[in-house]
Parts: sequence; structure tokens; C-alpha cells
Amino acid sequence: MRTTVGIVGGGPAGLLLARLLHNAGIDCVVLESRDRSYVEGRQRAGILEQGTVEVLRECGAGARMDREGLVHEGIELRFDRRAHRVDFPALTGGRTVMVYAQTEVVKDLIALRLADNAPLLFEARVSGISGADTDQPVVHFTHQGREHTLTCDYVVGCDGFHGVARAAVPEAVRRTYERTYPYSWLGVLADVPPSCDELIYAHSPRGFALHSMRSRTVSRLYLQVPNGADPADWPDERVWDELDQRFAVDGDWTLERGPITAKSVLPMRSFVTEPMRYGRVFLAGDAAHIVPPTGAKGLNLAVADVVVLARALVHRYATGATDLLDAYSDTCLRRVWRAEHFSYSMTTTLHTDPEQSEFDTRLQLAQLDRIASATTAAAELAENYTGLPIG
Ligand code: RFL
Ligand code: PHB
Repeated sequence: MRTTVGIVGGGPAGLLLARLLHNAGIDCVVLESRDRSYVEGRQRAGILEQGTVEVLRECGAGARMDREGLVHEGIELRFDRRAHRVDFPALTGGRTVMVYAQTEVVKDLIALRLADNAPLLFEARVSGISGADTDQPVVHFTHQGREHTLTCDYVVGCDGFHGVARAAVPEAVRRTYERTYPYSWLGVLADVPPSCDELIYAHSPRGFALHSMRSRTVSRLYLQVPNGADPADWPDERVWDELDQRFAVDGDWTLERGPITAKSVLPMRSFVTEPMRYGRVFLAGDAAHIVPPTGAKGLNLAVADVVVLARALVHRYATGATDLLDAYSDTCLRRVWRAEHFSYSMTTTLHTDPEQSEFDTRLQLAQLDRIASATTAAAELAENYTGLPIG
């Protein structure tokens, strides 16, 4: 097999890149190791930055998002039994975010690719990439019990944190930066209308909690739990009781309860690998960087990477010039490190470290109070949350 751009991984990064290249008339093949229903059902992120929303619309993948997504104009911070709203449009010159689940973005992109009759192979597991530093890199994969090769002009590793593409960058040139956290999230999906129109990020003496949603009838809630926590130790009643305590404020507020339909524990990590390119192999999305989910940046960073890369590939095929491809890694890493900082600071301001002293707690509360009382501090949060310009 041969193609212009070989894409390893059919998550949001790989599928969106394929859409952008297809629209520009550049051939590509997407190889995805899992089956379609697994990829479409994988419960992950829920918040789209305004720039992500615009990209999806412009590439023709925004119709259902615009019908079913919920535009949010702010978030609520809770701390010290107080609630404070951060008003995004007022602080950012009109920017908002969209609540539209990653599962739905992925379903929409898969449907478009199949409707275009463009190559997207499920259950095609890539084992490695050879010839990264030649003109014709080769992707090695297994499909329907047989081994195949895909020869390409360029290969893009969109295969997530546990993928194989990162290994195409030789260790001698690869630098990695990593931080783990002494807590995880217990995430639940519940068949109950959200108890609030906006997301609530809560700092509490019992640890962090987040109220989010998937639609007008489905809530998504998260609780900080110790690393290694077992969902089996969290019967529904315990989850709701704990959420009630962490969201408690002075004044009226009720967390509506309903049947919990899914429960899982998510570890947290910050990770960056540099450079995001070696020869003709490029890395995009979680294959190159991971953020803890507190800032809702993971999916949005993946989108920004592939927008920059698609632009560079289109420029390369239109003009023959590789300047944008050569700049890809540096262009993306600048935004990546900004998002790493934002995600780290949201995470460490809102969570309770098991080793935390009363002094550390007071610093967290001082920072939250600053956001609640100074427009400059609130604007810094709002600008990062709604998303910085791509590229
Ligand atoms: P993905 O979504 O991991 O997609 C990678 C795809 O590559 C496939 N793959 C392979 N295919 C072929 N051959 C191989 N050898 C392959 N190895 C892997 C995988 O099956 C998969 O389909 O990466 P991508 O496209 O870069 O997208 C990034 C986002 O998915 C990610 O940043 C966010 O979902 C992060 N994230 C969250 N972000 C948030 O903002 N809020 C959240 O609540 C949130 N929850 C999460 C998350 C990430 C999670 N992971 C990765 C553990 C919850 C989880 C569980
Ligand atoms: C989600 O809805 O899954 C979600 C929302 C905001 C976050 C993280 C996850 O910061």
C-alpha cells in the first residue's frame, strides 16, 4: 500500500487531520488499532475551546455540534463555602466554550470519513515505523490477521500516549519531561439533568470535585481520589454523599441525584516529548503531550497540533516549500507548554495533596480569592480556558 500521509491512530487528532487533508485534496490513510464501537464509546473530554469549535465548523464537521452542543459563557469556582462565577465573554472580549463530548466529535468525524469513502481501517494495529529519516517512511501494521506495510511521503503519529509512533524519534534526540500527581479522578456518568447550567470546579477540605455534563439530561461528575482507588469501593450512595460535601456552599444549592451508568478512575500526568518531529515522522496530540484534565486542554491541544500540521502539509504540496513543516515542532511546543502550565496550576490550586500543610491550603485559597476579586487574575484564567490562538 502507498499513500501521501500515513496517519497512525484514529482518535480525535488522527480523524481531524484526515478530514483537513482530505478537504485539501491530499491522500491519507488512517490506521486505528481498535474497532469502531470502542473508539466511538471511549468516555473522555467534554469541553471544546472556541478555536476548536471554529475548526470543526470550517472543516464541515460542526452541524450536529451546533445543534446539540451547549455554549457555556463561564464556569463557577467554589472554595471556602463560597461560589464565584468567571464570566468568559466579559473577560476575553466575547469568547465562550462548547460542551460537546469527545465521543460525539469522534462519531461525527468517522461518519464524514466513511461518507467520503476515504480509507480508515479499524482493527489495524501499527507495530512500528521505519525509515523516518528517508524520503519514504514505512508504517508496519497487522490487519485481519495479516502483516502489511504502508509507504508514505509523511507519517503522523496520532496514536496517543501508549502508542508506538513516539519511538520513531531516536532516543539520542528525544527529550521528555514528566510529572505525576499524588491523586486521581473518579469519574461518573449519571442519568440526571445537570444541577447547574455551568461547570463547577470545587476546592474543598475533602479534596477537589467537578460538576460537568454531557447533555441536558446526562451529568458528568468527578471526585479527587487517592491513586490506585478502586471504583468498587465507591458505591453510588458514597459518590453522591461525597460530592454533596465537596460542593457545599453557604446558601441554597441542591445536587440532583440519579442512576450512575459508568464509573472509572483516571490517573493524572503531565508529559511532553521534544521535538515533535523526526525526519518525515510527526507526532500530534497525546502521542506528544499529556496534561492533567483539570484545565480541559487535552483534546484542544490535539486539535491545535493537527491544524498547524495540516496547514504545513498543504503549503508543502502547494509550493514545494518545507518551511512550515520545519517550524511545526517549535510552533506547537510553544502552545503546549502554555497549556501545560495552565493545567498544572489549575490542578495544584484546586486539589488537596495528601502531604499538604495548612500553609499550602492558605496559598491555594489566596489564589482563588485573587481570581474572585481581581479582573486581571480572572482574565488570565478565562483566556487560557477559552483557548489561546492556534499557530
Ligand atoms: P487518543 O484519543 O488517545 O487517540 C489515539 C488513538 O490511537 C489508537 N492507537 C493505535 N492505532 C494503531 N496502532 C497502534 N499501535 C495504536 N496505538 C494507539 C488508539 O486506539 C486511539 O484511537 O489521542 P488523540 O487523538 O491525541 O486525542 C487526545 C485526547 O483523546 C485526549 O487529550 C483527551 O481525551 C484527554 N483526556 C481528557 N481531556 C480532557 O480535556 N478532559 C477529560 O475529561 C479527559 N479525560 C482523557 C480523559 C484521556 C484519557 N486517557 C488517554 C487515558 C480520560 C482518559 C481515560
Ligand atoms: C468533562 O466534562 O469530562 C470535563 C470537563 C472539564 C474538565 C475536565 C473534564 O476540566
